[in-house]
Amino acid sequence: MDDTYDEDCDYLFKVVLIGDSGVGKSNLLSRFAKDEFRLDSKPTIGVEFAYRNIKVRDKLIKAQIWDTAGQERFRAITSSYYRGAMGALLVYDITRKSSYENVSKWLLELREFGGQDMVVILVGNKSDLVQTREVEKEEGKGYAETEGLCFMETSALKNLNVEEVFLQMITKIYDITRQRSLEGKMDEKQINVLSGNEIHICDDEVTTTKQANCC
Ligand SMILES: Nc1nc2c(ncn2[C@@H]2O[C@H](COP(=O)(O)OP(=O)(O)OP(=O)(O)O)[C@@H](O)[C@H]2O)c(=O)[nH]1
Ligand SMILES: [Mg+2]
Repeated sequence: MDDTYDEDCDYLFKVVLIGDSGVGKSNLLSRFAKDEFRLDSKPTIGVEFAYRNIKVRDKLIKAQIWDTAGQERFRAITSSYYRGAMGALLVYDITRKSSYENVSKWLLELREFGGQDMVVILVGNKSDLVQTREVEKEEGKGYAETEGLCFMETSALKNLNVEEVFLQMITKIYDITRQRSLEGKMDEKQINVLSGNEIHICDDEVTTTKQANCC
């Protein structure tokens, strides 16, 4: 299938993955886009992205999912990473408390660079590692509630809730988009992006852009 613009798609949504290094962002993406998991995955350098077409409420949506390095020194320019993003999965590792404690830092960045109406889901990944859990589910859920975020625990390894978390995000984006267009509140540029006329993929400011998969 075409790797950039698919005429059969009704919408194109850009979404991003953020969170500390090693929490499993790249594996969540490869599980969702290609049904692949790697125990020996290397830290991401720069930015990568993948596509997947999803049917939501009778509409075909092309999700363009961006993945970046959790490590500061490998990250590409932040503003271009967030530009045009309509949703984010903010991921922490349930077996690493520090990755959970850093969620507030990621939220600050998200609020600085992301759009106001972004759909954000807080994701506690590696739920298969129950023996070494350091963050209780209720803790993550409670924090998400206080910050007005959705919440889900996932396992990229065991393929638990991966499909669900992406679908929940895309569905919410779709509902918001539809509501907006009904209210006539969308500006012209945004409508162009959604209808696929303008696709922000290879921004000049992004240093390393590699396509991981297209379905
Ligand atoms: N047990 C378990 N291990 C996982 C899971 N998801 C990812 N991992 C492992 O965690 C390690 C880091 O995963 P990555 O997906 O590379 O993490 P990342 O967040 O992309 O890291 P950066 O690219 O450095 O930001 C790898 O060894 C993965 O195999 C999971 O759900 N369960
Ligand atoms: Mg990665």
